[in-house]
Amino acid sequence: MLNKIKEKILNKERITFEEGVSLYKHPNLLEIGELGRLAREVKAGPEKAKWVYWNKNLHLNPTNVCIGRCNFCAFAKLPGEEGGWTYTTAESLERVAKGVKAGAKEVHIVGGLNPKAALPYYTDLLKAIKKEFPKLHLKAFTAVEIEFFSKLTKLSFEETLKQLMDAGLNSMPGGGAEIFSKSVRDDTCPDKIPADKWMEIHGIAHKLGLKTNATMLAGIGENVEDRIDHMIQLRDQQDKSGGFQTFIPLSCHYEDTEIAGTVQPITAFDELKNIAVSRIMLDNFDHIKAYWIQLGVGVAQIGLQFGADDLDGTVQEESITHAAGAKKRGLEKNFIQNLIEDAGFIPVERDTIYNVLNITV
Ligand code: V47
Repeated sequence: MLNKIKEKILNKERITFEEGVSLYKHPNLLEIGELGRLAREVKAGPEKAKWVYWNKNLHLNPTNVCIGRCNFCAFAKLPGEEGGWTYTTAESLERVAKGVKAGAKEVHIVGGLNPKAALPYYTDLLKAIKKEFPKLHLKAFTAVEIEFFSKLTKLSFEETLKQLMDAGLNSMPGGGAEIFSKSVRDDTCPDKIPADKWMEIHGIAHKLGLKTNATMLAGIGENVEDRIDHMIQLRDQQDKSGGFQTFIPLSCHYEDTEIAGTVQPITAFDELKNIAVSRIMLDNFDHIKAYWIQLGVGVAQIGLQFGADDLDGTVQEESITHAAGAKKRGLEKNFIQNLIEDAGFIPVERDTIYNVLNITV
């Protein structure tokens, strides 16, 4: 079976649902990793096969107040609940200024579904950031937030996105995807938009010229069929609209969450398989990110040998995974570069849309 898949990777042929499931069910992790590495080399081509991308970025979570109820989330607080925050524009700007001073070129902005932080709150915020830092790239809002803003303002998804773009939005992150299967969504995040709406919003964003990413949150009670189905839905959408840049396999952190103790926790074995299998399945995605905040630096570095070609960035001020127990804070530039070099790759500093800024050779 693995030989047939290897042939297909070399011939750039599409891997089927059944083959994807069989990769997950195959116990030899190293062989699957080797196929992931091969798929990455075929995808990148000879010149870029050894490149690993990273960037200088900052996360900003302007509000954690959220009316959504996701059982894996330790970040959200209900309106009025103790521990909730909603920054003023000035407070957000202060955080962004700190990040820019430390070198950030991108700010990744996502927050809770807070009825008091509707579209004007965010258009004001984006405009204020752009006014002060015109060159800073604003990667902001999951499809779930876009749907929420559009519902509150009674604007179409397209009009909502256009207003945000006019205010300075440059691209969108890939959150809110979780696991697309209806049964897993019903069990874990019943208030979140279903897969077809998530895809529709990314499709519209692509049509408007925005690049976006896509995630998958593993370890929330899904099975391997659900993971492959998730990837195939993304692959189909990418065939249609073409604007996804990067796939990011996320790993559930359980501290202070309702889901803790109710599902089989995700392991490093699963995490490495998610990287390798997604690289093999997602033949029309250019990049696979090993997000060190969630994987930990160790697994993220090994992930580079399993098909990942991106480590995300320095990531200052992350709150979502840290609320659920992640320990590691922002990485220094030299540390990221050493991680990449020690794994046998060439560090490439990129901007958000993968323009090369610096190659360390
Ligand atoms: O959508 C929520 C996840 C996501 C937990 O696009 C959790 O470049 C783990 O999407 N344990 C937000 N994960 C993060 C995200 C992201 C991160 C980095 C880069 C990019 C990108 C996107 O975090 C949410 C949800 O899937 N999440 N709770 C938790 N307890």
